[in-house]
Amino acid sequence: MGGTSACPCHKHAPHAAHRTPQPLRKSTARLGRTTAPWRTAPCAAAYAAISLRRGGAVRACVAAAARFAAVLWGPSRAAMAVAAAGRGGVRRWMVVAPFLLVLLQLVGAASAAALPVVINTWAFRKAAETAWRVLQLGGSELDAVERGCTQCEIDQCDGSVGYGGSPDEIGETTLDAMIMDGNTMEVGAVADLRHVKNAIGVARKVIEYTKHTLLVGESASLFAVRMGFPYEDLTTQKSLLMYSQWLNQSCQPNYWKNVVPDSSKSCGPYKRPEKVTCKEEQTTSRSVHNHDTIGMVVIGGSGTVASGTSTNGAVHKIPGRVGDSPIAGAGSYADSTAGGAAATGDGDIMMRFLPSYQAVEYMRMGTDPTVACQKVISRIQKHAPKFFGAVICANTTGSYGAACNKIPGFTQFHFMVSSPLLSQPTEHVVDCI
Ligand code: SD4
Repeated sequence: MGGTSACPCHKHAPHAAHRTPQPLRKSTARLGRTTAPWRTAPCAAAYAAISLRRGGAVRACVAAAARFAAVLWGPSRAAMAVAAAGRGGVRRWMVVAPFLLVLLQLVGAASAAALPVVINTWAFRKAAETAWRVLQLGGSELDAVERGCTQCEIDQCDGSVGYGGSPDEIGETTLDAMIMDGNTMEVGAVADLRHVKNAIGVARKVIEYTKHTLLVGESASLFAVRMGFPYEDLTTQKSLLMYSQWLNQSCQPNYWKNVVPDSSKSCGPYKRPEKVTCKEEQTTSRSVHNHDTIGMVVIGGSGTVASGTSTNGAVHKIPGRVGDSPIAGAGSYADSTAGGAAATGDGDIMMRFLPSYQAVEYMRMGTDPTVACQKVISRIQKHAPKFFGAVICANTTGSYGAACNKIPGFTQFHFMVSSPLLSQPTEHVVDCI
């Protein structure tokens, strides 16, 4: 390579816009504050007003507080608190006042909690409904994760999960997936899986029938076949079209840097230059529409946590590339003593920070799930301000939240929640930070 001017210093944002925005059924959730407390706030106020008319500010306060507490803490803890407040006279005020203060704080920071809970990335409603149904029918948390993510693989969610999406540089679709058992801390994962559609199903078999954690490439496919999965072509008309269009536009965008010939202009083959004359600058390397992994956390009624992911990775990736999704602690993490988390976005950056592990550790220390998600996003932001990504988090009380990094074209993140507090699996949205 000649001088600096010929050096491909600029990373290019892939433009593969294959994601059709789904119709939104929004909840009022913002920044992890779930719908229930907000719905409850007017009810509590009304109830207080009625109680006031019937007599007594104290009774009104206690009534309103009790209704809030029942939603936020559950009926038994709420009843205990109200009983304490009801022991009479001036002392009652001393109990009620701090109680209400705490409630006011909770309204601002906490989310309603109930078990079981299922959360998953993006507005993948069918996946959420499938996982929730599995739990309702008595399936295990792992079953729910597996079936939910499998649903997305079948539906080819947003073209970013399952077969026929994200063709790599030679036009092939390859899959990454993982599943984690938060009781045993076992993980099953497959990466760069070829010719097998049900990646998370194969990942589950890695847990059940091997002592390994992660199988990769064509060897993972052979394992899958031995486990009874069909060996089939993952290519579709759509993925072929994407591939040929990419070839026609001189293989733009791509994931090479500092190579010759200039990767921003040519398809290669590339090789390393005699001398690298400049360093790649840190920019957004992915389009928001480039990829939408399903990540799912399921917490059963007894607090058992399971998590999983499934994706076809990054569009036009270099063959052999593995993203964050099959990596424990990066794509997702589950620990029944703390909670679960899952990530979506630019895996090449996110996997360096183990965001799912980090979020679970924050929750273990008592951090609210929304705040835990925000903290891991902030950590990555410091190094890669323009990265594309989001994280979902839930703790073992059933409280949950999410956070995302705000970049042009990605200012809100949608995720699904299923819980006894919601009449059906419901789409939530958070503003990115
Ligand atoms: C990857 N993290 O392979 C995945 C893709 C993704 O939302 O999450 N898309 O980098």
